[in-house]
Amino acid sequence: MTIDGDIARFDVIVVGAGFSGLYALHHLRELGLRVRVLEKAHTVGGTWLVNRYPGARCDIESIEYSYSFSEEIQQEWVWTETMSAQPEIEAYLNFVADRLDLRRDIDFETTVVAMSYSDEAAEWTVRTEDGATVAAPFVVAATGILSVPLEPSIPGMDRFTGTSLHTGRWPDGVVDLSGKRVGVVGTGSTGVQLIPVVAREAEHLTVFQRSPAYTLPWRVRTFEPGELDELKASYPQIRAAQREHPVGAARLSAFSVLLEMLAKPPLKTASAEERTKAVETDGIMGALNWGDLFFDIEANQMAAELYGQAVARIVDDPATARALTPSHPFACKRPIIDQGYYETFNRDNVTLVDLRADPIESVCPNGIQTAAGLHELDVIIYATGFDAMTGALNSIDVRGRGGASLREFWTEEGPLSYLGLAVAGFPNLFTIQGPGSPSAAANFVAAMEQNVEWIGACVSYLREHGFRTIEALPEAQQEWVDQATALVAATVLVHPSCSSWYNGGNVPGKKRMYMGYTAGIPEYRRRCDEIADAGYAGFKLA
Ligand code: NA7
Repeated sequence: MTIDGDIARFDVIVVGAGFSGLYALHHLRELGLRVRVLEKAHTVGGTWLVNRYPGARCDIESIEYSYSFSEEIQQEWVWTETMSAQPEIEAYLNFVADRLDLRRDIDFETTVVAMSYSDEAAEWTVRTEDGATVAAPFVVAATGILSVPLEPSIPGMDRFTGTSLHTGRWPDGVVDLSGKRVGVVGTGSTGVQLIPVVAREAEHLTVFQRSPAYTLPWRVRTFEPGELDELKASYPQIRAAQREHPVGAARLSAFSVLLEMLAKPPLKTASAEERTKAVETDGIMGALNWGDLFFDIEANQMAAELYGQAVARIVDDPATARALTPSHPFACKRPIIDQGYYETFNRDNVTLVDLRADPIESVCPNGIQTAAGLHELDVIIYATGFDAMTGALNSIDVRGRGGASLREFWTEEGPLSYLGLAVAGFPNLFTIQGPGSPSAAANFVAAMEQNVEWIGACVSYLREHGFRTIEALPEAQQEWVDQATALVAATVLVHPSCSSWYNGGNVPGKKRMYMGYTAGIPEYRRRCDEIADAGYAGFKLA
């Protein structure tokens, strides 16, 4: 760091101390760069710190949803379950921060409110909420893809006299729900994880469901004695397989199950007996395990019907089972896995409100008013998702070349980006797993590690070759966006009836555009390397 007047100067400023910010700090520091991390929370963890709601858990196996860059760390850390719950991931990230002595380069409780690029100085100036300013030629936005909670705008929300909670801003410490009448709004991944746990604790749970989930029943278990040690001994093979796998997780996960479905026979040509048998034998998996659901909306609708039959085999009350049957296409939203979700609706203390038939009118001081009546509540939990991919950077006033606003650009033009790593007009700003990256449909940790290492190599290249700036070219950016869009053009991911955080349809006013890159991490890595090897093709270096 150098001090110039009131401004502290670094080589790189990293915004965020979650999975990506921590690795960015470590990796760039190892390259000899002076790095400062600015983090708004009081400690490390990012989205795994704030999503402390009961039941929060990763849906990728712990030994794959973890840093691969350090053999010491992967050997020393002890995972207790096949898929980790939030407290263990939070503890892991704290362990990593201590093990690598990362905290000395992190400013906690430091919220970045603005950053602007000076063409003349080829430098970013970053302003924080407390009025401090820091500067560096490079900024790495490690701000997360699911880090800005999405507040619904339901009339009367602020008049509720009970406790209002958002899963993405869960308070520290235990929230005691025993003896309480609890309402949960939202049935995405978060709601599906939360609902069974809350049902066991609350006196009564009312689930307010706008779009029923497609969710695969899953068994998460603690490791058997010696099992983790065996896995750790195989880490070279595990990591190698992961590296070659399209979703960055070669072991069983919701993503890998989806990929396997693609290779299954089509539903459209299956006989009525075959369909019935699939549901009778394999339940929910049997309803969805067909190869044509991703590309053929009619096949997808047929699967939804089978899915309803599979749900009806678990849920005792036929009307509730019908209400739990989705009407949007399967696979257009991120896959969900659950532990006992549908069984929860057989409990006496759980009521489902199907908002498709009985919409919310308002939140009242004592509960939620739907068209059919008032549901009295002591606690309302909003599990209403995130302003994904662009939300975190849009919450900062980012000004690029000539004072151009990133927020305005993304709002007006859509979330355009080159490789998900850079945006034309915003030189020397790297976005980890920005829009157009594999992150949304892959193991975020694996995808993120590739990005951090690419950024490290890029900054080293620029310094070694005497370049001060790198900036995505608009035409390369458009080409990348077109390619990413073409990859999903024939799939249900872009069907007009599909509204999700993948395509921005969950945020009122957000320009709809599929924000992922679905050719897989190995192909993405190959493209990124090819671009770097060609002297950063598609970028202007100056
Ligand atoms: P999601 O998947 O975006 O789900 C949010 C849920 O909240 C979904 O069921 C929404 O219904 C519902 N929602 C949102 N606003 C409202 C209002 N106003 N009224 C009723 N219901 C509403 O977010 P999650 O947190 O569950 O999961 C996000 C990712 O985190 C997940 O994919 C994993 O990657 C981890 P809708 O579908 O919009 O009709």
